[in-house]
Amino acid sequence: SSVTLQHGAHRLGRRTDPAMARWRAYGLGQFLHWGVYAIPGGHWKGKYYAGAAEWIRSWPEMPKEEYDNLYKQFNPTGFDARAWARQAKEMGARYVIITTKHHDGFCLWPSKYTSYTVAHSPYQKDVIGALTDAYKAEGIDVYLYFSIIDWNHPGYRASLNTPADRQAYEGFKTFTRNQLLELLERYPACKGLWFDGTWDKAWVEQAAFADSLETELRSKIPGLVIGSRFRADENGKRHFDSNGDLIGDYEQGWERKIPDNIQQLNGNDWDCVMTIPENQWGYHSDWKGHVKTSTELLEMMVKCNAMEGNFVLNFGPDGNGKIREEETRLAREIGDWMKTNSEAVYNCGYAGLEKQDWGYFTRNRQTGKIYLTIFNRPVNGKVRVRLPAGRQLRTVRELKGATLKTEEIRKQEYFIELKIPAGNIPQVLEMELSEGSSSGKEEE
Ligand code: H79
Repeated sequence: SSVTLQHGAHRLGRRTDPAMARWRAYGLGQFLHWGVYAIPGGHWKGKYYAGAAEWIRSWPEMPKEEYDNLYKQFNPTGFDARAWARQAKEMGARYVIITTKHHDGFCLWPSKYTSYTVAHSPYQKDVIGALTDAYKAEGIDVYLYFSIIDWNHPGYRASLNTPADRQAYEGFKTFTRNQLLELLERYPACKGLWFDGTWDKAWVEQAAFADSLETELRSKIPGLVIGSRFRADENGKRHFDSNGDLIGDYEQGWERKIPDNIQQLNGNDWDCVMTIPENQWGYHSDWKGHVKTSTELLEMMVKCNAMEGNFVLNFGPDGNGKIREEETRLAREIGDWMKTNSEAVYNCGYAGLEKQDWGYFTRNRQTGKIYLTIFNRPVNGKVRVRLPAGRQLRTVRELKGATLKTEEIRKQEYFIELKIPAGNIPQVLEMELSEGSSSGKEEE
């Protein structure tokens, strides 16, 4: 049974338009977190901040007053938008999500509605404009990240406890709307908005306002893609409304985590945004703990693709505008793999086959080609593939390479003999199936 909602989901099931099909086909994206938090880089007055670098302002050791004046030092002379865009292209990213404004409120574009922007920093230039142009020139679609939380705006509140709070927050809502319309007007090539910081009680109460604002934003750029993290319904339900239906175009709750199986996604589009260390988005000069390797990241990406999701890898450039060496190396390693194997990623999704031990099946939505990306190479050098009744294995080949020997082990079950020796590179195979059941040996 379902309840009537004024501000619930606007649609049941996936979007079917070309703009959303384009989004679905990306496979791999890049996230960029850049702002004045890159200047302290996780340290203040010799002390180490163990939290996420972009949250340093919330640290008791960081005087707010001093943080809010850091923009006077924002002068990234090493920033080269085209170099970032080229690197993203080399990595194989098809879209980029850029922080226009994080929770601290500092705007990387020269907003008319506040003086807390890059225009008032020594750098002066429009960072979002430069990045939008550079990424577009590389053929990479641009999405804008926008934090509803804004620690700099006088009207911002996390919760509304008094009439004065409510009055102040009205000013903040107007400001938020103005900034969003300004962004879409200034950067009309923008394909979508990635909202964050929408969990505040104050914002969750604004279902009617946020709903009408979302409609207004969509009217400005046809096909605009907005995820489930923007608005709540009138009962305060986020991501999924009171009837359990997805709000927005795709599920936006997979932050630094990946679903275990496709059933969990309920048929919805989704993205996974991932950090290279455990939890650092903005630049932290001193990464501690596990730093993911390129093969770990590739496995996460293909796992997402196999479950119909996009994988978005985060980069946090430093205060001078440089991308750190660890990130540059990973981008190159991922790009090297993508050069040979990206056909198993782009426009590839769920192959309709059960998950198997060696890795992931993906299927190209247009050609129907089925790929196997092998992350767990069996010690016998043979990949065991089980097929459902009614499907037979016809051929398996390496990408642009040899056809591989297969052996039917039993009904609907095969070994594929790998040729290349075990190494640390996940290999991709392409498989052709035909209708009909395998002959097999009848079980006694
Ligand atoms: O920009 C990066 C992070 O800075 C930002 N999102 C990524 C993309 C981020 N900020 N916070 N978080 C992610 C996690 C926030 C968790 C909490 Fe809460 C906010 C804990 C308490 C308030 C949301 C609401 C989760 C639990 C309650």
